[in-house]
Amino acid sequence: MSDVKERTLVLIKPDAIQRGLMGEIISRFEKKGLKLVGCKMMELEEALLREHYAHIADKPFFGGLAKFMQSTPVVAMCWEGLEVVNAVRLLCGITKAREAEAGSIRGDLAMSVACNVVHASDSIENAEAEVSRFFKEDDLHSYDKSEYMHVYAEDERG
Ligand code: IDP
Ligand code: MG
Repeated sequence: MSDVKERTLVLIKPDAIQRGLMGEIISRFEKKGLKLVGCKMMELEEALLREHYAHIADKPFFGGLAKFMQSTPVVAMCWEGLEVVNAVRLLCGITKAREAEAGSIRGDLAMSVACNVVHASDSIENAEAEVSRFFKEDDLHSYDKSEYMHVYAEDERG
């Protein structure tokens, strides 16, 4: 049975907040047919940021990245769908935005490596950890999306 309830974490980063790209970014995920099950604006505290970016905490650019990520609140979102972790990574494009594929969010909307408008979980395992790092289970919602009958074929809906 296919899992339309796979979840992933997306953050809208401070450069996108400053540049008025929130709506555009959310719209890309909506138009794709994904279901938004959690959404909040929040400031990233030091401890959360260190945990979230543990894999790059020893890089020389980490200090600058942390300052950037704390320069405004971010929008944290949990999106749900079939193989959504992979689908969202493809929608976002590669880290170095100026080389990201045209059509992707980073490819269309950004030029920088650090200021690349979005974060997206990079594996199912990390997505589960990141969703529970940013959201309490109570803040995640379960509802039927009527468009699913058009977004997925019957055997894909599980
Ligand atoms: P990802 O966001 O595409 O998954 P990661 O390698 O996990 O990329 O890095 C996390 C974030 O750290 C990137 O999105 C970017 O904002 C920043 N970053 C990564 N590499 C560099 C770098 O070489 N210089 C500056 N910032 C970087
Ligand atoms: Mg990453």
